[in-house]
Amino acid sequence: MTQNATQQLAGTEKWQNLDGHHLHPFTNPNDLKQHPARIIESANGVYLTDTEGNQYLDMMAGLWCVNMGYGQQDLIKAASAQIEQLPYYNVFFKTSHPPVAELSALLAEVTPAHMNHAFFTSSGSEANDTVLRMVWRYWDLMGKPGKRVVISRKNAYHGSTIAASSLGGMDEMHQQGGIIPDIVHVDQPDWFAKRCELGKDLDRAEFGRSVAKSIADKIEELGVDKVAAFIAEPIQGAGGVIVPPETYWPEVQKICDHYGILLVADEVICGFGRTGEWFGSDYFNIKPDLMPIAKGLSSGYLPIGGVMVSDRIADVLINKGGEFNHGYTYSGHPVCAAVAVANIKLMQRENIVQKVREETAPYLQKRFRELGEHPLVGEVRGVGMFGALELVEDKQAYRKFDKNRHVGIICRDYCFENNLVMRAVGDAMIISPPLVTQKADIDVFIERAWKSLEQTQKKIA
Ligand code: PXG
Repeated sequence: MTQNATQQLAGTEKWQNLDGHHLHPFTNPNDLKQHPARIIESANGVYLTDTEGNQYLDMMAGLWCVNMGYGQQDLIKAASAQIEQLPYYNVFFKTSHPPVAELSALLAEVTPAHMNHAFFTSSGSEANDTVLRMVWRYWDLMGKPGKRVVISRKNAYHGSTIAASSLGGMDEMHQQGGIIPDIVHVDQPDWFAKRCELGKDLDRAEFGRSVAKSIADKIEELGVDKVAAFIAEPIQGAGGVIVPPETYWPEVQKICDHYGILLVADEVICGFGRTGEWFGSDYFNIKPDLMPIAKGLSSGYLPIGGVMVSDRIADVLINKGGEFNHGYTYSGHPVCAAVAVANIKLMQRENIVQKVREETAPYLQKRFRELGEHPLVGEVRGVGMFGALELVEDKQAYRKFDKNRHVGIICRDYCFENNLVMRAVGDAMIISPPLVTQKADIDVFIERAWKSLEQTQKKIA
């Protein structure tokens, strides 16, 4: 259809026609031809509104990012003031600007005590590309250029650029783009999947230790002089909110310390309050060398990410390194940085992390577990403001549904019909709501989720 003809259409249909020119990420374009996209037009608090006037409770905070909710005036004003004052300038060639300086210092304040330097990017993917280059640079400067291999985990998500998708452990992505050398993957601490694989229960603590040990085994297999770093999300997000057993992270920290390899905690989802602590690393009490961040850094209002660098790495990069030949046009973009500053200050002023830890998350997790009484739900798990429901064919036997039945997608579609956004990862129904979600919103969520589970059960019967 020509632009002119499209302009004759009104509302939803008009946008859907124009959107026909848009190649969507992680979407089958043929499906969109049959079922054009929902057009989201506005949002406020924890609710989205589409062009048909439907209001959805957004239990995904956009894409795990709108931590402070929609319509926050502080963030809007910060963007508008900064775009007038200085819409762009770079931070190359010995220049800087107030928003990026303030943001760097604020990040040093809210991140773990041993992290005091930030490198900026526009996304989590670029942050992980930066991680890879920094890890390699660090070992070069340490006189150990042979240390190149980064150990990651199956089912990890670290982004979509070629380095980030290689670091990730998603087979479907590797099948389409290949994987760059020097990246290997070990098992993820997915207790539920393991029990389904075995068809029986399994000691959680023991499982956590044995999965951690696979990292040590891999280091031994490759030789420690070849291994540079281990990277992981404190809690895997896009892989299905995989909360590791309590024994896992202490063991991983010990292994990284023992072999002297760098620990990279990908905080793109876990960071900025999602676990009820500022960072997932605080929640699990680990001490990463590098920490990629994005998403909740600006509550998703503008694209900004970065890498937090620990003192021991910064010391080498700064004092031994000379010029690091790396950077992006939009590294530390002033408007994005100003919004991130406003976002962090708002989080501090509202004491949101403490409020999540002490009030909202306990309520969410308690009510979320009620959904476990539904016959379709084989496991409910979650920490802080995220969680997952595993939909199964038989909970006692730990038997999953056949993948081709797409039960998760059926349930997700009912959620949309019931004005609720939940994401399906296979047959796991995922939530990651804004941190500002209120108890009353959680009650609405539980009611709509239960209804969607009922409809799903009827549909697949
Ligand atoms: N690390 C982690 C842990 C992530 O979750 C990235 C890095 C990459 O960030 P950018 O900003 O480049 O997207 C992510 C992103 C999903 C979904 O469907 C998850 C992400 C992105 C898009 C979709 O769950 N996470």
